[in-house]
Amino acid sequence: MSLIDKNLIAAHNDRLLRHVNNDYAHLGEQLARRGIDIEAVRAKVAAFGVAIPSWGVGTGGTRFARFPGRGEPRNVFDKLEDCGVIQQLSRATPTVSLHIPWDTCSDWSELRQAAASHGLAFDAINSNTFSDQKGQAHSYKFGSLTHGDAATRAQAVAHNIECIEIGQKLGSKALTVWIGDGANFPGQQHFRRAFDRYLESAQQIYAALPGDWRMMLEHKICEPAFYATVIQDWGSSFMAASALGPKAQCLVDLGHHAPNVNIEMIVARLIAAGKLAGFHFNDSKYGDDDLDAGSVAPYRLFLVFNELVAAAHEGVSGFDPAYMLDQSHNVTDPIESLMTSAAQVQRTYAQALIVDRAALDAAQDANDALVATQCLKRGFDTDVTPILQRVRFDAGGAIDLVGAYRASGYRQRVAEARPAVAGGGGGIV
Ligand code: PSV
Ligand code: MN
Repeated sequence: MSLIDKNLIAAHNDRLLRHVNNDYAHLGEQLARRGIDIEAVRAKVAAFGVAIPSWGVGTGGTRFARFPGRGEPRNVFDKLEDCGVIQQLSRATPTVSLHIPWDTCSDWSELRQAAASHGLAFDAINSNTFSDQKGQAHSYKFGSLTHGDAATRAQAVAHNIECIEIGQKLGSKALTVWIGDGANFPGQQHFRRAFDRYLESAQQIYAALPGDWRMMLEHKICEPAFYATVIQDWGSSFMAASALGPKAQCLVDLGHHAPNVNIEMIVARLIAAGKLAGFHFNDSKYGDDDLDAGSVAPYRLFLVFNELVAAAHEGVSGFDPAYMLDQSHNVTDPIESLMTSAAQVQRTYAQALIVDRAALDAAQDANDALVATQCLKRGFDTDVTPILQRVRFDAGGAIDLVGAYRASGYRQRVAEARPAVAGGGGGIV
């Protein structure tokens, strides 16, 4: 089932194709002079995919206010439709990551079919023990997996196990666990005991993982606990993942670090330890702002991809990161932001692919700092747009993502079918 008229995409592409082909040929020549085969880069970019978070297609907000957009998805089926549009046009987002219980459904096999009808499959499933749900016996106000009360911890463990069961019905292969547990006051929490309780709870979840699943532990420096967070950094995450076993790995959300932290180096360490689970991509300026990927610091994103491409190039064993966007779209149409961000991630991957690895190795061995850094800049400075456009076109997507989307009138159409919701109060989703 196609959500956007294929003829509209074809007509839109027709107008641009000649230019794209010329630009692609010219870039191919330039890269050939540098010893790079553009077709090999194109094949790798075409095989690359990044998951869409189901909550990303709704308009975000801050704790001050949320300003709803038009035609917001009303339920998980609507969310899948929006994700289907993103995939149809971008061809870079073949999977969706659900968040339970934000996403509810009485028949998961029906949801799986709906996803397949939009050309989508399911990525990691996310549990939620950072807010209370209707009718739940024990509150998470003072923690979930690390709570001092055993019954509250048991409830949080049971929820994670239920998420695994739902994920199995959907074809997911990973559970992502992020907890907001921590303290708002010095002295509020016994740090070591809280971490021990985390391990004990996480072990029970780990024991319920199917053999071919991964448990992805996501760290975050702060919020909602603003003084101390139990899994606040990659060190805590790594300690936990190591204690749990080989199926537990560390997930890096780019927005979850203090400003100026060298995230690419964290990534390199996790790769070296065989513990890199994957990514939540976004950008940030002051904190966990969840700004669009690469919108503020594209070079920082590039340096992360440089580590990833180097690991693949060097054949690091077990290297298989999962990629997802995790952003809050407060002032844009979420579909436009997600398509643009997926393309940004693809672009960054392509830029890292064309770094001359042999020249970089040689410059490092010769302690030639200037040439080494120029090797990276040369990749980053290359405009790889024609590669992305050709990859999209070849797969049936749109050369001009936002142009084709706006011309399709999809937002207006769903705005008529999906009644407006009230604005007002704050909230992250
Ligand atoms: C926490 O800030 C987080 O990054 C986790 O991935 C959550 O699942 C998601 O955001 C919720 O928006
Ligand atoms: Mn995240």
